[in-house]
Amino acid sequence: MTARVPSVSKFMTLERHILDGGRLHPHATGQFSGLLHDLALAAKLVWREVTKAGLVNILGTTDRMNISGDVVKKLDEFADQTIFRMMDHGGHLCVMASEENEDLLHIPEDYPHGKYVLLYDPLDGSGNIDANVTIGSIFSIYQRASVSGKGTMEDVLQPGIRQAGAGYVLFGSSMMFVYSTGHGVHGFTLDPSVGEFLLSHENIRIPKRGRIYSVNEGNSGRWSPAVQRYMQHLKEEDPADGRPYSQRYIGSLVADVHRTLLYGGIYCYPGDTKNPDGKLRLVYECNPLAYLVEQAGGAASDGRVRILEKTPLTLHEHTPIFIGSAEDVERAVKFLR
Ligand code: FDP
Repeated sequence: MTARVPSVSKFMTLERHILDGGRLHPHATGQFSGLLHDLALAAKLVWREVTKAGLVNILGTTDRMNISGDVVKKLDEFADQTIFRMMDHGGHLCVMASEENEDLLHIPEDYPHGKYVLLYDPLDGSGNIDANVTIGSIFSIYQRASVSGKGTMEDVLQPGIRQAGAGYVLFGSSMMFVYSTGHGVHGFTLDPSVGEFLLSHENIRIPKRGRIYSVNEGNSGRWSPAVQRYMQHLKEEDPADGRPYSQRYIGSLVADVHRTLLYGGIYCYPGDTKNPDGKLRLVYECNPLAYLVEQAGGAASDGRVRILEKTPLTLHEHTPIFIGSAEDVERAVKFLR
């Protein structure tokens, strides 16, 4: 008889991980777990279309511009509508808002309303779709601030520090689901042969300091002198201090932040003379990513204020951001002050 070899790795599916997380809260109703489960399913539906992107005539642009002035790709619309349709009837949510839509997305009257709020960027980095570069979806979850009924602006305009959970899905060489509900950051990779997300990156910790900076240098002529001095500092030769840093910029925020989370360093989208508040959206992009990076031991600031402490005044407002390893963000903030 052959002896059974004890397994060295455990199989943890996303579903089991979510259920185990729910058990940490004895009074949990299951709404939160149900919501995460539905999001994972929505992500798989989007992935199915993303992988067909080069095969069917789904690329190209529609005639519409989104609220931020970007031309909307058809795949953006598909992702936007798929996430909404997957999430509108589960009874977990009272309201949603998406980067692709100007106003709140209300739950249809005849569906039950729950106690959570979902904010999402359905397809981040969409400028990269045609080049087959990694893109992704970002999501942010809050408990409602209003008491009952239809969700309101008060529910969606909460500071990021109040997030109950956040995450992103990466559509890259493999598909990943990375999330946190306040107990560390965990990454799951889809095994397409069984259709399950399996735990591949348990309790991700961002290095305290890295050697990579990520920024669109094309904007450097418009940066403030303080931002220019900081970037110059990163490029100076000082081996004892681990400089110069290497530069990496994919131009897909979700992919750039994912690399920063794993390898350390800093991602920056500063304000400049053309866009004083930068390009990235506080509610859909910066808050969820700041929550994840902080959960992994890193930091995120707009140069003066911690991102998670900013109270959004409007749904689509922008913010400058410096996000990544705690020591790198601290140093950036010193230069900017
Ligand atoms: P995209 O417009 O392609 O969706 O916020 C959107 C975003 O991409 C980020 O994903 C990306 O990091 C950034 O814009 C790129 O902006 P620049 O082209 O100005 O560098």
